[in-house]
Amino acid sequence: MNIVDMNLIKRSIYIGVPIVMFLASCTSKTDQSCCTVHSQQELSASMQRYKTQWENKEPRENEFYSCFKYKPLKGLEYEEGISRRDPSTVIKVADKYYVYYTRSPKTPAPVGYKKATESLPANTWDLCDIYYATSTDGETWEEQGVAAARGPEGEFDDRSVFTPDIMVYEGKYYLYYQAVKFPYQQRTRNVIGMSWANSPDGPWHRNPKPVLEPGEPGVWDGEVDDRSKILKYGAFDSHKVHDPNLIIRDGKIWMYYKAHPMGVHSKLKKPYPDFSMGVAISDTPEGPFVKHHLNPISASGHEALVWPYKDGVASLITANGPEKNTVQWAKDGVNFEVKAHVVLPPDAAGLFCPDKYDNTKNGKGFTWGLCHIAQKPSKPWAYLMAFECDLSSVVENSKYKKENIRFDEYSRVNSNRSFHWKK
Ligand code: AAL
Repeated sequence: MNIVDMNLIKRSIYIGVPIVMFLASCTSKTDQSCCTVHSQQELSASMQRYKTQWENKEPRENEFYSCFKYKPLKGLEYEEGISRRDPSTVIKVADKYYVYYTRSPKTPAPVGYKKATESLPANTWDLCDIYYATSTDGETWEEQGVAAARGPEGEFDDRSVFTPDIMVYEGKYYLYYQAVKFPYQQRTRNVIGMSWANSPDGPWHRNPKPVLEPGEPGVWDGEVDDRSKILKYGAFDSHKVHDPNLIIRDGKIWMYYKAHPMGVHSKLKKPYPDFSMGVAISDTPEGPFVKHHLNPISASGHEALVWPYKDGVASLITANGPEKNTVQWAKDGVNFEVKAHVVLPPDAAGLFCPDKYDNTKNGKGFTWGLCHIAQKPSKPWAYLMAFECDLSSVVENSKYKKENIRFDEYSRVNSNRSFHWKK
């Protein structure tokens, strides 16, 4: 081959290869008129989620989607000087509904941790006992008095007991609740205590020790009572275990709970969110409750709230974290996935969910419960109200499947605690 022939071959390789590659890339698209137009098989990220995560369904067809309707209660309305909050699961015994909740004595408005004294509350869940109320229709309630009281002086629960859940188990009634010891400051640990009774009306027997305590501690920085100042993180629940919420599953007692690490609002790099959710499992109501090795099992949410749903566990994730305002579900009760986004879910809800303690693998969900309105400057004590929804697998109520929920200016201002315009 002479030199001219060699050059010709080289030139055709230089020109030919890119042309072949260009044509090949074009023919791999269905629209060959322009290579930047993608084929109909290729989908945007949102459309991929629409088809896989959302199964091509409108939210009204999604069993995990609901909107919420709120209504005031008779008998447990706002009351000057007395705080009622954090309602438990609502249970029905014979023809009566029972609810248990955090209730303060009559006090001046809460003054914050720094100014709190032996008789002045730091917040609306300080200096409280667990009270209960009954109703025959779920709307008109009668307060019956104390169920679980604070413990004797010097005990782990001598300052306040609050945020209860009620579990019905083998014919007995178990109240689980948060507890703190005097003095109640920012850095005070929160534990979970328990009292039991043979009847929903008591008398209640106080378990002498907490049933759940914070995990491996971190290291506080200095002596000043500031929960954000730490030298080192501990476990995700090193500071507080909150909001016990129970179900029976696989014959065991599953206690879900909200957790805070030592170092909430710390500037150190975070191994855990400030708000997360754990689960601890026990064979008996007194424990030991063994914390799951995958904890925290939710990196979002406030006030752990779960219910058995179909063969798994559903959860309403509210208020805090990147996945706030979602309904999630986990087939194994541990690995939760987002199933729906919701607007204005109830605060601190307690569900009327009759199969919560049935050890069911066909959980039916719920259509109503109680919740609370937290304190605000014009109403410094918390109070209870009711909500309705459709998170049930039995009922189909299109009223609660509406989207496009809007607020007028009054509800916008009042529904967002951090955006009050100051005059
Ligand atoms: C609530 C709950 C727990 C906290 C406090 C009272 O929203 O998370 O109950 O301790 O606030």
